[in-house]
Amino acid sequence: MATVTVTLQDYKTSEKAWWCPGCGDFGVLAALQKALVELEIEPHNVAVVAGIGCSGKIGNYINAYNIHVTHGRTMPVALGLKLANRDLTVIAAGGDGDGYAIGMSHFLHAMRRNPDITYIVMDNRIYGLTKGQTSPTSQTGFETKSTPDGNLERPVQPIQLALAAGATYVAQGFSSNQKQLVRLIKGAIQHKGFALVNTFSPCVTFNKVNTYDWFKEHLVDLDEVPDYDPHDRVAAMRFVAEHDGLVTGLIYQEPESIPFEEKLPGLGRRPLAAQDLRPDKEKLQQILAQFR
Ligand SMILES: Cc1ncc(C[n+]2csc(CCOP(=O)(O)OP(=O)(O)O)c2C)c(N)n1
Repeated sequence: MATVTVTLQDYKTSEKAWWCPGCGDFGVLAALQKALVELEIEPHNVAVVAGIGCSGKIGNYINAYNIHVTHGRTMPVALGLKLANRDLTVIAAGGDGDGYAIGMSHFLHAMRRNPDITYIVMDNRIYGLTKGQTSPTSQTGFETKSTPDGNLERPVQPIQLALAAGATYVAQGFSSNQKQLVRLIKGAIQHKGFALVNTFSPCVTFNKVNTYDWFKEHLVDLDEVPDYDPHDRVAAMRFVAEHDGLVTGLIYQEPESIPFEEKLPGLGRRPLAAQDLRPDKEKLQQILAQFR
């Protein structure tokens, strides 16, 4: 069988990215494209399901199947795709507002089901596209035009939430640490089950607090923590909580993860998309006759 060479060029589209110069999302896009190339996955075997927001534009810049879904609905669409064709590499991608506000319930249920989906959240701790309101991950006290007295709420902690909800691969990256991010995304794609890669992706226009420098100063890199065990869920929970969620690296991975779609007996051994689903005419008549 001839070997296929996949290059970065294969994953580029002709569309010019309209993100603000310096936006962290450029780094996430580059890391995802690089991960797919390094794993030698061909573009026709990849589907990107993108949410609404600046981050959701990512699907337009990756030459693969792309569905730009309604706000907060990446998870159910990605799950449907995976169930219909489990040979596809399904990547869901969107912002912290998209995933952790309107999409929160889908996020939680996706994690407890454990389909083989990679979910990349571009976490800039603000609503970028709608010009800078607080998002679920904005810090308490964070001031915006619409919260001039500061955010009164506590932030959602995506990593602790994922650990508690039973996610089988939990990682956190930083868009300007490309080497680590590529590795985390590759691991997420290779993982058999639901993989969250929450990625700090600074918004240079509306978030003047959580800047590149702020993240560099506050993030603890697990690659530099010698005794960290990514297979201990409870210890991971404690470590992340102790560092206020500001940890990058592979936080947790369940070694014996069986994806949802492999447990569904009705799907048979071949992907649904490759099966002949037309019912046998005679059998159908017999079934219908029972209802006459
Ligand atoms: C049902 C619905 N509600 C609200 C909106 C308005 N809206 C568009 S993008 C967005 C938030 C985007 O924030 P985030 O997901 O953090 O992405 P970012 O733009 O920061 O990448 C909102 C509220 C919408 N498009 N649809």
